[in-house]
Amino acid sequence: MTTTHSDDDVPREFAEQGIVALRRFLVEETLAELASNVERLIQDVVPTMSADDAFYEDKSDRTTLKQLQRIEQYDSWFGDLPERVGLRRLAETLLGGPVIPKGVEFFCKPPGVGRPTPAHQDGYYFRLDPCEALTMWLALDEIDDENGCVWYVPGSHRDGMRNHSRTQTLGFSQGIVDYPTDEDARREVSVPASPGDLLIHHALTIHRAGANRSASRLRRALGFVYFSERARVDEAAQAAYQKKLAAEMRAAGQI
Ligand SMILES: O=C(O)CCC(=O)C(=O)O
Repeated sequence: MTTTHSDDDVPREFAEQGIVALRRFLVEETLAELASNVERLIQDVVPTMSADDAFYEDKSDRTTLKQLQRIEQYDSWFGDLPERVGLRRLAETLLGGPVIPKGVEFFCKPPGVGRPTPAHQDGYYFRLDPCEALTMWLALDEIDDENGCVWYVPGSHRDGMRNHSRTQTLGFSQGIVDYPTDEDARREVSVPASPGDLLIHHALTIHRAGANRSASRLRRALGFVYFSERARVDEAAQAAYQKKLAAEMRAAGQI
């Protein structure tokens, strides 16, 4: 598997903006192999996944699959993918040192029913000190405003952590309380993407995504998270939060 990107400006842009888009990161051949493995994942692996790791807009309707987490624990092809296409090396360049891979996710907004992703900062979920981490978001479809592209606030990673509170969005349980301020609205940009584009954001970069308002267009992406080795995780707080959240989602009939 090979990738097409070499750009010396990428680390500088990432440091300044907290978001960088690597267009056509995956070559066609790799993308085709990935597409067939995504089909296999959904067909064969998803039915074996725990309800805590596979979320649906409507759990009684398997066609409304919206999110998968910890995919690497269920499937070695996806577990090995980030290393094969050089994501860890890239993360090390951008975070300036060794990193720890934190898993592979799938984001899917089913046509017509895929809901918006609330504005948030990934670092709020990660509970790191210092908050040095990033997420890579690999588009699998043509994704634009109609089917739910991601919106970012460039430079927001330099302004610290905002207050978050509980949302009712499955898979994105926390949202920024006062979003958008006038300043957020002025600064935010949408980043449409094509299959194989890799969007990388810092864990403090504010971002959100729209609903999939289309009648039939798929909106799928893979997510890969890396923590800097310098970042310490508050493991107890994170585990307690995950446990409480799973209990709340179960009580609400969401999973
Ligand atoms: O795909 C989405 O809707 C949001 C993805 C996201 O928030 C993330 O990758 O951190």
